[in-house]
Amino acid sequence: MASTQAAAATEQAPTKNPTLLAWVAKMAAMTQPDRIVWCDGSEAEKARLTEQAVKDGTLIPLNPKTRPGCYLHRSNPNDVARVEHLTFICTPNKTDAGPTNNWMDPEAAYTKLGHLFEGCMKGRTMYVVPYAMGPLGSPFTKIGVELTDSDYVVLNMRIMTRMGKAALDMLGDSDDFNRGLHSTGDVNPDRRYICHFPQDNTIWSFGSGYGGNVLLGKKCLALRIGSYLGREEGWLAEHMLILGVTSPKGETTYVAAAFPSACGKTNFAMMIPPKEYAGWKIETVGDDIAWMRPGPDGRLYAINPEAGYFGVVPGTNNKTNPNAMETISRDTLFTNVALTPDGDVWWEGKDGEVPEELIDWQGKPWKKGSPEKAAHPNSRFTAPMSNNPVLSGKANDPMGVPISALIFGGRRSNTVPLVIQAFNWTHGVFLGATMGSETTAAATGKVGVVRRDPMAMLPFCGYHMGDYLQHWLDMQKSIPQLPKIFQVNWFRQDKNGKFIWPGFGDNMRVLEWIVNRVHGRVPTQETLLGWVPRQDQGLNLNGLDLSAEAVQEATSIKEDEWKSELKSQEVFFEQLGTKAPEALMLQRKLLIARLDG
Ligand code: GTP
Ligand code: SPV
Ligand code: MN
Repeated sequence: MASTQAAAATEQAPTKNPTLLAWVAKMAAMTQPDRIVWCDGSEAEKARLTEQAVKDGTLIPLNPKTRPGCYLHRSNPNDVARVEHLTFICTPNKTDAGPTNNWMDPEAAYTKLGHLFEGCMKGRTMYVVPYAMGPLGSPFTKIGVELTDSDYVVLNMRIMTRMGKAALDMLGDSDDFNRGLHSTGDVNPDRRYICHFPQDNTIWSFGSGYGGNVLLGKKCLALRIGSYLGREEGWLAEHMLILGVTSPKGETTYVAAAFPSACGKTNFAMMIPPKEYAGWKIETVGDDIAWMRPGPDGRLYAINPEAGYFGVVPGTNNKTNPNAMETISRDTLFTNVALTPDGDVWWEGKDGEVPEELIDWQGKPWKKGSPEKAAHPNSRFTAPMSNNPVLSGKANDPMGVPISALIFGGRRSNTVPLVIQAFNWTHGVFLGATMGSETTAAATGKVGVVRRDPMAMLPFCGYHMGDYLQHWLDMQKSIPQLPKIFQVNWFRQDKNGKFIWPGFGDNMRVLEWIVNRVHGRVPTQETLLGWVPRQDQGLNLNGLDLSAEAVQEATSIKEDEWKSELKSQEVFFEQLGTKAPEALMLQRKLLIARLDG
């Protein structure tokens, strides 16, 4: 049986790449699918797979008048977010994975998951999905091949990546590709593993059908394996959006910003500035991941390795993010949102009246006023970036864009002020390394607990966190024109638990200050944490509906809060042991001295 499948894999393959053929044959022999389908990325293939997904109940067609080309998918209710406790970095030495990752011995992991994969595709189809992370032909770009038994995964991958024949052509006969194996299995959380083998450029994912667990190009390749390759090859793989901001004078500045999951990257990347900013333009290069390397002119260049957005649905509306609303108006897959009686989708925070009746994300009837959420808090849209009305013309540029500023931002109801500029690169790395953020629904587990999340990479760094921070410090030697580094916090709350800063489009006010600082145009004020906007010549607050006291509260630095913050940072650095970079320990001492002095 197994050898027949292996032979079939080779016969129908649209490639002669010997390494790829041998690997597909080997995986087919293990998983024993009834059929093997090589995906070409064509429209005909999309139509065929969509029809089949509708037939088997994986996709529910939405009303073609209101949501043309859109479908709803309901995942298993036990499978709605990334599972960090079931995600493993499998390096030969445990220390190489570091204290912030779960570790499994590679041989033990291959054996354990091998048993789960053994025969798991009997009666099913194995899709061979070749994909490129990055623009075709770019020196940044990496090729992956994902083998999966899920048509939902294939349809998502064709939106999220440059998938099919073009990727296979770019690979040619090279053996330099990521080997991804995925099976939805029986969607049992006790038999769910997301394993990364950086040394083998391999990812095995079993037992989930959800987003970051199974769209292997995204968090698994572009961040976990990507960060490992970045360290080996001298570049950075980061959980960052990339945007271009153009002033009325026509000057474009590119920035990249790291905010943890569900903390505002997609929104910031496509924000519409308030009316006081007539003539300013924000354009999106990427909304989740940035690959960055020094360019020939000494600046740091970034690409977005993805081709689509896997975005948070709840809270998206025509006020907070009109560009996202337009992006998801067609050719979009919705996962775990509610269904309206007329075949449209609904979620908490959508514009307009709450409907009287809905079918909730689990497929159950729902009535207005019900205490249950109609859409899951981590419900998502998958939409092609080409739908984005403000997509940057550089989003497909193989050379990427030159980055002038890097921004780190967590979700903090207190302590962290609206914006700070780092004194220099090393201090900026310290700001990134000491980021904390309240947990969100993007991963399973308790929501709203502050945890240290260095550079928003805690769940995504594919090696030892201490080595990762050292790599960031080392990068300054290879970037003659360093971007300036900033820290922001949109999420500070007042004593009634209300967000103080209006956020969304008004974040433009902070971005303008950042742009002005980058070009050396505004003076600043020094504080113990870094440079902040001055009272005069600081943030542009014209037309902002916010009292002077509220602005003061959003930007305040309270020494008692910083003393507890330093304690929490200490626990994190202690965890890194001797791998805590010396330069960051010195930054810490300087901050303590400023606080005590
Ligand atoms: P991932 O896709 O999980 O990486 O998330 P993300 O970082 O792209 O976050 P996203 O932009 O999707 O925002 C997540 C949630 O935060 C949504 O519910 C937004 O409405 C909300 N949000 C985004 N920006 C702001 C802001 O400036 N202020 C406030 N209060 N909420 C915001
Ligand atoms: C995140 O959690 O940061 C996401 C969604 O962007 S997922 O693809 O599931 O990781
Ligand atoms: Mn993300």
